[in-house]
Amino acid sequence: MNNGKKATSIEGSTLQLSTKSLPSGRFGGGFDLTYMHRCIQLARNGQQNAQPNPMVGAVVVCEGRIIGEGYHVRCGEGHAEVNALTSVKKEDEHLLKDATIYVSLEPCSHYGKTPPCADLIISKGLKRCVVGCVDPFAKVQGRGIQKLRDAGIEVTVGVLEEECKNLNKRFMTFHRLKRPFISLKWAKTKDGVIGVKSEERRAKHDNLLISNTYTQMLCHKRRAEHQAILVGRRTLEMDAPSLNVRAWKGKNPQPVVLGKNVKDLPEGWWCFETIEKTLSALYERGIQTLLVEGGRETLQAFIDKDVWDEAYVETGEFSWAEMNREEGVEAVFAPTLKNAERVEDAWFMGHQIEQWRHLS
Ligand code: AOF
Ligand code: ZN
Repeated sequence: MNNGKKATSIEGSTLQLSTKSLPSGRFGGGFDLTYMHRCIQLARNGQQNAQPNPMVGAVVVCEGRIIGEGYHVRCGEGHAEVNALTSVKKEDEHLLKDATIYVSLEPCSHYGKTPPCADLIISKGLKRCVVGCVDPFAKVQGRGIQKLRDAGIEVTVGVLEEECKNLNKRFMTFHRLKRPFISLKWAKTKDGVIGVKSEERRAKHDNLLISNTYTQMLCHKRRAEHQAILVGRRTLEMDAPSLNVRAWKGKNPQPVVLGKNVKDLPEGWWCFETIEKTLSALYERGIQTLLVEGGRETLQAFIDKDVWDEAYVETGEFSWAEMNREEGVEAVFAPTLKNAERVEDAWFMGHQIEQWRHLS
């Protein structure tokens, strides 16, 4: 890195984007951070409805006053910049030529469901644009920034960059790695058991129902936050899970089963023979997020191949040793995470949920 320039490489193309130190003075410097924080805060309002589009927030500022703000509310509708610029009052419109627009993601340069935001910013005559992070979407990838600079707008890139990328980590992973963002999930007893082996015992123990009403709600919320959900062939055949959203309100994810010669594939389910085939098929179908719910072999296969991003591990209040007074009931033990960092611990009515991140 030199001359304040940082080479940003996205899917093979290298862009020279200026990340020179933030302008000092009354309306630059620390204020850029403040307004970008506000963009992130606004963006989060789109959590439920913006997907599969990214969550984006925008703020229009002139002489230390916010004259407009907005966020991307719903996929197919106006982008954050459009909403922020339309919110500017008539009596403030003359200020736009001296104003700065802050956006958590690079303004788009393409015609998608809506026209390019970069063109709108240019046509409104703004003076400066502060961008959180580059858009990894193949049709944008720095072209929005370039368009603004070519039109003479001063552009600063990379304010709160990590936070802005992290906000849309699923969208980023999908476009960067050309596969869905993968979350793993399992629930275990205190002594690490996730299920029982024999069919008869599975029925008796309800295959070890570990979650309580509260953690079940969280589990269903998580399902609603993913576009597809996957189990292995054996789990489908033995448990016949519905994998839908019942204890929460939201859209059912697309059910997928991994395996060969799957018997009685339920209507509407997709089936793929390998993890690789699953991931490329989901990518081609525009599925950005995948939740893997089991069983042990399937989860371990994702871990061993190092293709996962997050894992949620619930530990119940009981141990299998206490529950299993009968002899001969074989237990299935939890998968073992590798290359993982624990990022969060939360407690819900005596149950612990650990959140792990894959170290890639
Ligand atoms: C922005 N501001 O608020 C968002 C952007 O089909 P469209 O027209 O909705 O375009 C979707 C793409 O636009 C999406 O994949 C991402 O690259 C970008 N999203 N861009 O300037 C926004 N949500
Ligand atoms: Zn846009």
